[in-house]
Formats: sequence, structure tokens, C-alpha cells
Amino acid sequence: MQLPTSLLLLATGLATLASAQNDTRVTGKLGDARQVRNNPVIGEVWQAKFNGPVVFGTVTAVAHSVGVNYTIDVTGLDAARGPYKYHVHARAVPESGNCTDTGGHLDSYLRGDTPPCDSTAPQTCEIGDLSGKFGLEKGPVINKFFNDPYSALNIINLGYIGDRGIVFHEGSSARIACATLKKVA
Ligand SMILES: *[C@@H]1O[C@H](CO)[C@@H](O)[C@H](O)[C@H]1NC(C)=O
Ligand SMILES: *[C@@H]1O[C@H](CO)[C@@H](O)[C@H](O)[C@H]1NC(C)=O
Ligand SMILES: CC(=O)N[C@H]1CO[C@H](CO)[C@@H](O)[C@@H]1O
Ligand SMILES: [Cu+2]
Repeated sequence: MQLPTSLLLLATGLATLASAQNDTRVTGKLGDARQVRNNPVIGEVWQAKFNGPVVFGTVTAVAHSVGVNYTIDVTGLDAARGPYKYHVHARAVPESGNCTDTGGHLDSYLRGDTPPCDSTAPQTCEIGDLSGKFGLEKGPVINKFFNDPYSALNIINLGYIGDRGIVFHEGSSARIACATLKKVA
């Protein structure tokens, strides 16, 4: 179909305007994140268990046909200290339990964490920046379900989340709790 030139010009103008407004979209050095469609076992369950002293509950990750279904079910987040962020970090939580040692966000496409994630273009966000993509939480409880098409439970994928740390941050960005995603079923 042939579009009238005036429409094309209008579309180009709008696209320029839109891209100027969406300057938080940052394509990683390895490109935008690709959707994951090769998880080996659909329904495979991984879980991070939070046993206090501050945060109690679980973050569950289930391999779906596209990406991963996450369920966050935790308590203990003092609403006065939010809003809370939650991420998949690059490394597992060590024996010491020190959340600093989980490293930065899982950022397989090498985007970096500034500027912040534009949730309207989640493929341009760091894979691990789940709260950037799915929203900050006020606490004291988080009960939240979402599908992240860019998270993987296939170890050959860039977005692989297995055996990595899930970290909650309070409003100040301090890491208040962390636990490692482990395969449970
Ligand atoms: C993932 O979540 C969707 C709903 O968004 C659901 O239909 C699907 O069954 C879930 N996948 C698995 C493997 O549980
Ligand atoms: C946690 O690890 C970081 C860096 O590895 C270190 O600077 C910090 O002192 C550790 N914190 C505790 C409580 O051990
Ligand atoms: C073209 C496009 O996707 N524009 C988006 C820019 O960002 C704003 C706000 O984040 C969205 O509402 C637009 O849809
Ligand atoms: Cu984090």
C-alpha cells in the first residue's frame, strides 16, 4: 500500500518527537533484550527464600513458553522506608549472606543502569531490573505476579536467572534482603 507523502512526513515527525521524549531508552552494547522462547522445561520452578530478619517470604520463578513467570510473595518491608526495588543480580548470595557480594543487576546485554529503565520499552532495560520494568512497591507486603519475556531458565541464554541473587532495596537504595534463586521442581 502506498501512503500519501503528507502522512509519511507526519509519521516521521511524530517518531522524532517520540524518540526525543524517550531518551531513557538505551540499547545495550549487545542490542536490545531478546524474548526467550527456548526454556527447556516449561513449568520448571525456581525459588528464592527470604527467612528474615527483615524480609520473609518467597520469590518464585517458573519457566514459561515465553520468558519467566515471577511471583513475589513477601512481607516485612517497612512502608516508611520505601518505595522498594527488586532485582535479579549478577551473582548468588554467598555463605556470609552479604548482599553486596551479589554484584550489580543482571545486565546481560550490557546496557548499564543509567539512565533508568523505561518500562514502556522493557527490551531496553537491564534484564535484572524487575522493578524498573514492573513497578516499585510500597510495602509492607508485596504480592505480585508478572511475566518477564526476557528472563531465561535456559542456561545458554543471555537472560539466565538461575542461581543468581534476588535483592530488595529500600528507598535509599540500601540492600535490605537477598536470597538466591534455586531450582525446586
Ligand atoms: C505463566 O503465566 C500465564 C499468565 O500470564 C499463564 O497463563 C501460564 O500458564 C503461566 N505459565 C506457567 C508455566 O505456569
Ligand atoms: C559486604 O561485602 C562488601 C564488599 O564485598 C564489604 O565492603 C562489606 O564490608 C561487607 N559487609 C559485611 C557486613 O561484611
Ligand atoms: C513511540 C513511543 O513508544 N513513545 C513512548 C515514549 O514514552 C512515553 C512515556 O514513557 C510513552 O507514553 C510513549 O508511548
Ligand atoms: Cu538490586
